[in-house]
Amino acid sequence: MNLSAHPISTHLKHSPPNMLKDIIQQRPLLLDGAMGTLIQAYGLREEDFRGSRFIHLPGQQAGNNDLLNLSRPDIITDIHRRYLEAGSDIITTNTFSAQRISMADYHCEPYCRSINQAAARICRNLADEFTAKNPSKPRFVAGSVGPTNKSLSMSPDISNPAMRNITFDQLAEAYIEQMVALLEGGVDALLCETCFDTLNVKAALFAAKCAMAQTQHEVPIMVSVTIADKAGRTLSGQTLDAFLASIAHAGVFSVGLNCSFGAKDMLEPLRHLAAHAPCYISAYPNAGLPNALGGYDETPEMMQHDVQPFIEEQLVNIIGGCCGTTDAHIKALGNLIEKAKPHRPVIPTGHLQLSGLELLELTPEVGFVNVGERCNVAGSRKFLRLIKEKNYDEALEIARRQVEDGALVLDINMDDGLLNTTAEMTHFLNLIASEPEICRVPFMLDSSNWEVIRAGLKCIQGKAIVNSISLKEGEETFLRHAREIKEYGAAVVVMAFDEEGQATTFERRTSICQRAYVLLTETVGLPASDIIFDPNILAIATGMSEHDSYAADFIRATAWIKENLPGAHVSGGVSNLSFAFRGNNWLREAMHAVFLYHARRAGMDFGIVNPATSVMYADIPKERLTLIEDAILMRRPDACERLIESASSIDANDPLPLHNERVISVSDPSKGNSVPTNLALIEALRTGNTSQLETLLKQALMEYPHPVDIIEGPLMDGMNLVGTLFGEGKMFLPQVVKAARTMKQAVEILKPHIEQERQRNISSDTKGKTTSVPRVLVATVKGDVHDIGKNIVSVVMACNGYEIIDLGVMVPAEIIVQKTLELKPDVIGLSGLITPSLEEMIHVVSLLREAGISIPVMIGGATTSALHTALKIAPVYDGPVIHVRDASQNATLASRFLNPTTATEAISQLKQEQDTLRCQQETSDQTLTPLEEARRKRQNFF
Ligand code: THG
Repeated sequence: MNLSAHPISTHLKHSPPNMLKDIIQQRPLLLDGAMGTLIQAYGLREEDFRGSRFIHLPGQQAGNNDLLNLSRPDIITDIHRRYLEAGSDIITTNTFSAQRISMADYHCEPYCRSINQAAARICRNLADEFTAKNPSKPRFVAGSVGPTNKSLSMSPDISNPAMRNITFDQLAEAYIEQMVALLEGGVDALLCETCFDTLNVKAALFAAKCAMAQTQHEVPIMVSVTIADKAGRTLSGQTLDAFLASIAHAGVFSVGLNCSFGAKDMLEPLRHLAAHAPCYISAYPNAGLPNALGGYDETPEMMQHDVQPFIEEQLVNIIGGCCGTTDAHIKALGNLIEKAKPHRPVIPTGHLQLSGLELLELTPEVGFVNVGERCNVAGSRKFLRLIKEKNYDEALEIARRQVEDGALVLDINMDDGLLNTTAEMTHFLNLIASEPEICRVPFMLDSSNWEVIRAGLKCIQGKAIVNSISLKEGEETFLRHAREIKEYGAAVVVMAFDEEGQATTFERRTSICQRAYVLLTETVGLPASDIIFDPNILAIATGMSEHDSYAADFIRATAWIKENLPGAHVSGGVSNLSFAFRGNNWLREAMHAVFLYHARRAGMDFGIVNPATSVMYADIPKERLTLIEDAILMRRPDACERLIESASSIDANDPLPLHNERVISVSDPSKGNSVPTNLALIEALRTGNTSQLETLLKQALMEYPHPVDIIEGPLMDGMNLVGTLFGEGKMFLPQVVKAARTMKQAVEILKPHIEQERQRNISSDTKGKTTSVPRVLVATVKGDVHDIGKNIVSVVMACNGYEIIDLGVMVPAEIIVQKTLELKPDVIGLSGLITPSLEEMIHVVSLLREAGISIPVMIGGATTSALHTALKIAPVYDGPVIHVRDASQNATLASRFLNPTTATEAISQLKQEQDTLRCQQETSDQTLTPLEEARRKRQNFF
């Protein structure tokens, strides 16, 4: 697919005045509520979803709500009408999954365009009808654009973290198709909702600009994000601030929160958003949290009560409902906003904002940003070798070390003649995206090849820096690149080059920067704060006298830029300065320290440096300082000569060693007070740090009687700790995934030892531990296409030595039975995210029972609960049915039920627990559990 076919100009010829933009300043607007909740009430069956037009479609269509725009427009019209009657100012098209990525699950890709057009027209006609009836209350249509079921930032395969099952271009193409159809159908706004991965959002925002250019119809873009954990992060691990920085370029009309929690839990993050987002604010919570039976309990009155602070504190401009809400809820919210005051967007700070998983805002307090230079194949022989050898683990260690050493941004450069630079950049960025300790910082994409920069921008969910563009090839190319950068949302380093070449004098450095500044701010419309000038740090003391003033001129140019080009920043590659002294590391580092001391005082706010530097300005002996300072500031004509002369007398390791390799203490019993091995292993899992794993496991093998004991002991303890910390919001998903990867590596290391022991046991015929590989059959049940949770469970279990038989998604009960009989797994795992899956699970286990199967069945997924399992699923099965709270628990639980020595006790304990739950349920005389149970359950992974 080729995105370049799509124009991305934002200057449209016809953009009709948008009433939405006026009216939102006057009062909070009422959005509609859930579509799914109301559709469910119609009790539609497979035939309804198909109508007469889609009889031929393969697979199951029940659940394909978006298809109803074509097969049952009467019902969709009915539902929208109910929301309009309840007072909704904005109704949302029934197109949440109507792009070809999600529609592939239903074999409906060819109908995406018709679905969106039809959905938009249904809403358009209704909104116009209601506006005509009461022109003082105009009604609007927002085109719903969902996140799709694929992620650009997360790998679907835990053992292959660089893998992606979709590309930016594929996703953008799918969105363009959907958005064009929505715009053609007459929507007043595009609503990108339930955003869980910022890179997906960036693709959607990119697509929105393309679609608007294509249809010559500009509408406001609304974005609504869903928070995945208690720490208030997105599923892809970003904080809300980082998220805002990532999407700032698109100038969205509104940003907000939907889904994830009920209104109560939304208050805190909403306050945060309202205090930071420079646009209108929306919120449409669920009707509380899903209860143990997958339903939503909050009545309109309860929801009204919980939403009240949103309105009283003037946090929102748009309020509505998500999962579980109905027109009654919307009506109640409507009462709440009568005469209420709207939120006033905050004024942007004007500071440069960058982001990785976290925000880096260049406030005066931050002062200076050191950019780590070591992930550069041209600047580090070691990094080049590692990339050439495809030793990415160690290459990642270089990145990690820099962040540990305090780098606030990482420069990444793959420009080498013998490398496939675009592929390497993509691969490395995708890998880093799974390393939360590394990708919490923003990246600087360093390449002289535009293709590489563009490929890089398509892999980064944060707001990155492009390094670099210049006027070297003339204005046209410069402007084209700058416009593209603006469209992808990045800051940019502009090198002081022009058609005549590199600027080396003060005059040329400043005049080129000024010319570029005007072009970028006036012609392209880039915010000045997104511009970082690099007036060229060049080597001094090379023996050529014309090089002697290079450093001093850079510093002067820096001061000039900061004074004359308001808002812009200054950066430079500091290590270039000292190329003349290669080999003499102390002198090099001392020169950098001196240079930075002065350049920072002149206003330099970024520097590409080795963050591990150990030489400080203040520690440089007096005479040497004078020598170096004279040369850098060119305080005397012979300064550089003098420096060159004295260089040979300066010991490379004197007075401080340069790269003192940090020694990580490993538990070594001979050293007395060291960390016990089991704790060190738990810590390795928690931090995902694999550097000492081999050593630790070697040690553990001596301390534990059987290799399996290490897995069942400290390693499982570590995984449990990770699960707990995740539940408490103290870890976020990418970190959990990393922990699981570390676990997998540990198991890989232990496997040969386990195998050895098994061989020994066979030959000596002693009774050791059971070491045959247990097998688990996993499936997402029929009617449900969600598989992220199931896949994580599979990976975690595989890491714990289970063989996985994965039947995929939408698996009919009959197939689960048939495969169980055929493949004879030791345990079954059933997964489901949506409410109807609960019913389906009951059906599955009852069929299993009919087939005479009684092996343990594990139940997991967001709507499942211990209570529902005890009440509804366990009673219709002969074997144990175990509800699993989150993916970190599966392996431990399964092993308890499979290990002959613990199984009896596990089963009786489970029975007791489930009996208690059933009793409590009977005595409480309440069909639905309190919100507390649901809240606990939301701590699940998905
Ligand atoms: N401006 C901008 N970007 C840049 C530069 C710049 N990117 C690349 C470079 N210059 C900055 N990065 C480095 C990285 C390493 C070194 C210098 C600059 C360096 N490396 C050692 C050397 O060559 O002696 C190699 C050491 C090793 O092999 O380990 O000095 O100016 N915008």
